[in-house]
Amino acid sequence: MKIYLDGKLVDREDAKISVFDHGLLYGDGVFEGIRAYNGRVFRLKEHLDRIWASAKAINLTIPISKIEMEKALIKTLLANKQTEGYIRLIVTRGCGDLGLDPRKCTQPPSVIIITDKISLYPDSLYEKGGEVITAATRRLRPDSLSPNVKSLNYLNNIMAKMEATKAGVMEAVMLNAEGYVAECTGDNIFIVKDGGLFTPPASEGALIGITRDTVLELAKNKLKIPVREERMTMYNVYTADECFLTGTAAEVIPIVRADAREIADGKPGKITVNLIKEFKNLTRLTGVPIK
Ligand code: PXG
Repeated sequence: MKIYLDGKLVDREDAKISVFDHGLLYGDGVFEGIRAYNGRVFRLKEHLDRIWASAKAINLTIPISKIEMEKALIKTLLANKQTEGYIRLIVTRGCGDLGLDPRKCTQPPSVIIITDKISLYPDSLYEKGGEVITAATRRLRPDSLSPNVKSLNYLNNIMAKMEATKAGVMEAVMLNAEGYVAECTGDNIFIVKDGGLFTPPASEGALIGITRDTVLELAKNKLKIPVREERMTMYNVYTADECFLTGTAAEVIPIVRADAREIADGKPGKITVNLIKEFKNLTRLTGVPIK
C-alpha cells in the first residue's frame, strides 16, 4: 500500500511523521473522510472545499492547491489500484517544538493521503435498523471550537463513542450545551415527522455533513418531501415516525431505537428506505473519475 506524504508516494512502513508534529502534540490540524465508489470519488469538490474551510478557520495554510490535492488523491488511488473505498486527507500544522505556538512550526504543514478499504457496518444493521443512546458528553460549544472544523482533536466525539460502545449500541447522540440535539459522534441525525424531514441546523452544533447535504437534496428534489433544518430535543427523536443517520462511512442508516424507546413500530421507515435507494444510485453514478 502506498501513502502520499508531503509530495511523495511512500510504502506504509515508511509513512511516518515526527513526534514533534503539532498534529500529534496538540491535535493541531484538519482532516477529511472521503469515499470512492465504482471508479469515482464522491463529492470530491465539497470535501476539498470543507477541508480548506476547516484549515482557514484555524489559520492553517494548506501548502498545495485544491487542484494539486485532487491530483495527489487520484494518483494515490491509482497507485493502490483502488476504484472504491475510503480516502483520508490530513493536514497537520507540521513540525515544531514543545510549545503551543504554531510560529515554532518551521517546516510547512504536512499533507497526508491514506486510501484504504472501508470498514462497514454489517448489512443487517441497514435492514433491521440500529440503536442509539444519548451521550452524557456534550458537543463542544461553537464559541470554543466550531463543530464545523474537522480538526485532528476528536476527543469530545471519542468520549461519546465510548459511551455508545459501553451501552452496546452503534452510535451516540450528542447534545449541545443547551441540551438540544446536535448530531452523533461521526454522523448527522435526521427524523421524519408527518411526512417532513428534519435535521438540526449547523448552529445547534452539527457538522455540515456532505452526506447530510446530499440527503437534503435528494429528499427535496427526488422524493419531493418538505425538508427543514430545525432545533430538536430527544423528545422529537423518541416520538418521530422515522429516524436515520448520515455519514461518509455509514451512508444512510436507519435508527429504530433511542434510549430504549422504540421509534414508531421499531422498523426502518419508508422514507428512510427510499433515501437509502436514491443515495446508492447517486454514489454509483456521480463523482470525479479515478483516471
Ligand atoms: N458529524 C461528525 C462529527 C463527523 O465527524 C459527520 C458528521 C458526517 O459527515 P459526512 O461529511 O461524512 O457526511 C462526520 C464525519 C469514522 C469517521 O471513522 C467518521 C467521520 C469522519 C471520519 C471518520 O467513523 N464522520
